[in-house]
Amino acid sequence: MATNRTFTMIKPDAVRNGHIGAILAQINEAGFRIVALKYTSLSTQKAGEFYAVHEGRPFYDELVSFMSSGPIVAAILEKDNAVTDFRKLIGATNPKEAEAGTIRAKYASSIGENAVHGSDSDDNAAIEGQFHFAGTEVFA
Ligand code: RTP
Ligand code: MG
Repeated sequence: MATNRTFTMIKPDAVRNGHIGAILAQINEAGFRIVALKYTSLSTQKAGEFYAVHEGRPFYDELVSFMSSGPIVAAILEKDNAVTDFRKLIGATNPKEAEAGTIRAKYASSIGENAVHGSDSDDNAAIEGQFHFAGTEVFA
């Protein structure tokens, strides 16, 4: 199994609720190495671009507005099977369906405000990492 990468954001709800430290700790404890990290925010335009794949879906405007509503933490994570293992660590999109102990089960309040993002494929992990970080900001 090759070591590879995924991309995550701690979303504005989890930042507002004071969960940055606990979420980063859980990510580390699950065996992910943080190779890039940034405390930042997304303009509505940037949030729209990031989630462009969902354009036209009923939740898109709400998603863009939420994701630009406050600061986020963006990170690139490294681990064997990073994408799959990280999706398991965060749990289902809807926190009501997320397995106990997962980040969304612990910290998310609704399907719209669900604490964290995790890339859904190796290709998207690379695209999303490059969206947020220059090569000089990544430390392997
Ligand atoms: P993410 O991309 O943020 O990691 O979440 P995901 O893969 O689990 O879910 P996805 O289908 O990619 O949806 C992206 C985000 O849109 C919001 N959403 N709201 N109200 C709704 O029905 C609904 N459905 C999706 C969520 O914030 C979801 O994380
Ligand atoms: Mg997704």
